[in-house]
Amino acid sequence: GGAKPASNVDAVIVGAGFAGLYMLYRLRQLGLSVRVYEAGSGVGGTWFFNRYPGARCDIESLDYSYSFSRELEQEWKWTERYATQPEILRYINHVADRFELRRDIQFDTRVTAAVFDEATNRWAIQTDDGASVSARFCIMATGCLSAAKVPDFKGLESFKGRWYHTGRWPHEAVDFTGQRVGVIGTSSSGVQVIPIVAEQAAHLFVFQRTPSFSVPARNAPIDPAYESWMKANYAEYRRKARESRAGVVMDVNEKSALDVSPEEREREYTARWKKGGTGFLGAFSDLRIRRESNETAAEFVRARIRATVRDPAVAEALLPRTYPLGTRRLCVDTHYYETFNRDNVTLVDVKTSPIEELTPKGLRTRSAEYALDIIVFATGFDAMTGALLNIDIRGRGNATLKQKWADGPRTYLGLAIAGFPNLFTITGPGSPSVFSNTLVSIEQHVDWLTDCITYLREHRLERIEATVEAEDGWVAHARELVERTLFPLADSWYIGANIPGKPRVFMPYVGGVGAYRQKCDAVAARGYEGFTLTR
Ligand code: NA7
Repeated sequence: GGAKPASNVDAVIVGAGFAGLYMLYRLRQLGLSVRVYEAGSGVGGTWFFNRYPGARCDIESLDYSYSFSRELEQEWKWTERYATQPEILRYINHVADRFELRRDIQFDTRVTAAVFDEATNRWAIQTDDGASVSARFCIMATGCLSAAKVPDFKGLESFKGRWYHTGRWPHEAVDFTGQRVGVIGTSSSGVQVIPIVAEQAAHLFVFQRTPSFSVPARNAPIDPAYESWMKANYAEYRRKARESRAGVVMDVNEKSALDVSPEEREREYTARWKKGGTGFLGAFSDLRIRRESNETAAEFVRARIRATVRDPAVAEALLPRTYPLGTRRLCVDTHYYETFNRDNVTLVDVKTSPIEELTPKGLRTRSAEYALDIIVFATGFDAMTGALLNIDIRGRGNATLKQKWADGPRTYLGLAIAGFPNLFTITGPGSPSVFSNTLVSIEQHVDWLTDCITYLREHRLERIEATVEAEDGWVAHARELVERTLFPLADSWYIGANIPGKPRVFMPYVGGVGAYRQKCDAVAARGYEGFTLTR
């Protein structure tokens, strides 16, 4: 990074992904001095680190892009319906260049601590290069899926081959040609990497603990007619996306799956299956709230798996049965199930026979040993709270965020935390974040924070802090909403179930981005209701 150290700034932003970059852009417009710290050697966050082959967004390219600049929106050309990681990384680099953002970013630098000083109402932020900077505002743009998790397998250090985590993929291409490869994990990242590795490897062992529901992407080059239409109608489209549930304009069938005939259900699911992508979840209005409705969709997908996978025993092992469809992130794939028809692919069930240890030659499950040259960990992330809690954050009275969140994250609006004045989390726990097109959620948070900071300056206020009452109210409201859904039935990373010892608290806000935005706007309109503002 070319940025020079500064010991005093108006705001520090942690992270130079989509959230950090847009926050920087907006705060600069206000005339604030800003310093961004980024652990990676380039911009992009998630898209900088997740370089594994097959990495691709599961939101359509024309949706998964910034809306703040008409010019940017018009000039950028996406090539595919679902962009690959390299294309998204090119886009975000283009944004950094176009708006000259790099000069305020210090790369290769990890924030290690942030401590609030009550006497000055400022944050002291420490970095792993030993430097410290003082800032009025500390804005965490640390990402929801950035703390990669390698399970604590016994013997990992003894393994003589190479191993990689999908979320920390090296910059050099990994060549699987002629290798015996093991992929551990069969969720979003696993279903993307597995078909590609299978094409190259001598043999691929897929270690599956929980089968995923996956729908085909039906990825294709962008239809030029659709692109022209979108570029002519972007403003209106984006408005609808902002008011929607998931931050994308989705064709949601208002009917219950139980109110139609089996034939109509089959037609609806088939049409969406053919179209590809997560629009499948819009087939009926109650798939995420009624178990019996959900089961009709689940059975449809199971039937597709049985029809695709030739070996009935393998097909059976791939059927998800232990949680409702969509209560863990629905996967979007290209030839995932087909991959299990290849002679060089073996599915290994590590639910009934768990991985016991890694060995110098590979790994050993309870019942067998596998010789491997390369192991790919597609084992996920300490989601939503991991990246925040990896930083020693101390608020008023030197109280740590770790203590405060010992029983699970508590925030006001997913944006602010009682006891931690002038600290904000972009797409933090308690906001729609991962339950939406994250670009829409990021822009909403950044715009709201920009207005908030403008308000503070105009009223000569130095400090803003969520009240405990407002926070308690928000946590209770968020919990009430999720308890009306099927989500709590699944062991998912949404609820912290993938990290041993993590409190079981559902972290994303499920009320939808449109309704959520209204709530945030109402809070601002009432002079930042639920916050204490001080001079
Ligand atoms: P996920 O969705 O957390 O999936 C992790 C996968 O790794 C999942 O299949 C896990 O099985 C498996 N896993 C984790 N630990 C182990 C151990 N110890 N043994 C065997 N298998 C294990 O991460 P992804 O990277 O795929 O996706 C994260 C998000 O990124 C995704 O939702 C999108 O939003 C983008 P389990 O299900 O726990 O039995």
